[in-house]
Amino acid sequence: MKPFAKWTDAHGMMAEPDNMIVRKISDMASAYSDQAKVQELLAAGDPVVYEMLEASVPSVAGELAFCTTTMRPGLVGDEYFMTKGHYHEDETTAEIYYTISGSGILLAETENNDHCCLEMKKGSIIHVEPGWAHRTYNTGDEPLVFLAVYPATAGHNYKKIEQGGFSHTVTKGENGPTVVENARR
Ligand code: M6P
Ligand code: ZN
Repeated sequence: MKPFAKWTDAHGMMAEPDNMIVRKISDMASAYSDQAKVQELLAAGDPVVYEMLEASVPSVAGELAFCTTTMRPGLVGDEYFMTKGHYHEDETTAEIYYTISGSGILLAETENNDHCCLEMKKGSIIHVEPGWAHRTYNTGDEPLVFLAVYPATAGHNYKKIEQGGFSHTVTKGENGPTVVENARR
């Protein structure tokens, strides 16, 4: 494969992606604490939470996969719209998140419940260490757009999250985004 370029549009989204993944509330209903609100949103049309636009690279060692994600602003009860979240199947692999626009929080966590939160806003570059599960929240009123780069062999392990969940989550508090213990546990 030869070196290649991808371009982004005025919103920072990848133009001419090779693949698009759309996630709605129904794709991640169990992630949210307020299941009554989840049911309301499903009945109201199952809104899109985020879209990922990916470049296709071979899944072999040495290659780097990359994609842009646009998260819509929104709440499920008092919990911000979030990504499903995952560990990497290959737990020796890291990831970079570069925020293009909007504002949010990246929540990262290990299996022994060590957790940390990092602010995402235009220009922030976050390094997610190997072995840390990660999930992002859009805490603003605008779309949160970011670029993620990770080893093409990393893989996504969603099962561990679906089974165990994150120990913390991010809610809209009186003084803005607040990290609280996750009631889903
Ligand atoms: C980033 C990357 C992708 C990931 C996406 C959404 O763009 O980490 O690999 O797929 O976020 O997260 P999730 O897969 O947890 O829904
Ligand atoms: Zn990842």
